[in-house]
Amino acid sequence: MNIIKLDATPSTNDFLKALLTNQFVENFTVVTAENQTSGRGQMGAKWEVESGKNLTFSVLVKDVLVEITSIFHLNVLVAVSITEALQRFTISNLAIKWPNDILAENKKIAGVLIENSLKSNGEIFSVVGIGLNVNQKNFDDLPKATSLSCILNHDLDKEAVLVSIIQNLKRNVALLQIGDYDKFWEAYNQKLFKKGIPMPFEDKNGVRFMGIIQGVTANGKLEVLLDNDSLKTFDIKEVQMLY
Ligand code: BT5
Repeated sequence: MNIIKLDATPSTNDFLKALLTNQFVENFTVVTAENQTSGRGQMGAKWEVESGKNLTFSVLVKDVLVEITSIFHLNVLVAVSITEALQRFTISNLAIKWPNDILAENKKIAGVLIENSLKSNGEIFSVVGIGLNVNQKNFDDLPKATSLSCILNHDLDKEAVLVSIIQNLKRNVALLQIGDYDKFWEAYNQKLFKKGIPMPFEDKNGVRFMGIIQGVTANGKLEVLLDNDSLKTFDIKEVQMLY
């Protein structure tokens, strides 16, 4: 496994993307940072962690998007790969909050940021950024967050958790490449947070409504049953869950 270990960097995704612009980088190269000073989430959100306690890393996945029909397939694969690793470390009460937050005991334990770029030779590089809370215990600033050590009451070897996630990701990408996608999608839907439970949502115009999540479609849209019994699908930017 090719791992580049950094003490500190603004964002491991940005570090890996910069590396890709000026040198050959092997598939599944991993960049980790003990301290990520400007970690990014989706749409300008921040990823904030206590230095040295957690996993913040990015993995290069080459050309998987060439072989699949939807960018969302990679999201599904990554979310499932993380939950499989967490199960190995005996975390059981896991859920995937659409699109790709990982929750343990109803609190966020990991987040994923995937950034894709098309190279001039036609290759597509996916930089898969993962933040996983491992040994951090204090989440005063993030009351909806948790870590492996908060749940298990002991610290873990971060490297062992990292290796487990990367091994799962490699294996699952190989399965995806031979067309074995459905079982990941089923695993994802089976763990879907709040599935079947009435809950409030807010649409992109700020209008609040009640609905019941039915599942996520193969191309990544959230399917919600509305009060008037109609089914509606939402894109990532179209709706927010209020929980
Ligand atoms: C994510 O965004 O959850 C994606 C996070 C990806 C972070 C990794 S770390 C390695 C790589 N390099 C980067 O620069 N990024 C990636 P989103 O769904 O937008 O969630 C962001 C929200 O999660 C924030 O607005 C907070 O509410 C919450 N949050 C921030 N830090 C957290 C933490 N450590 N644990 C749990 N929740 C957190």
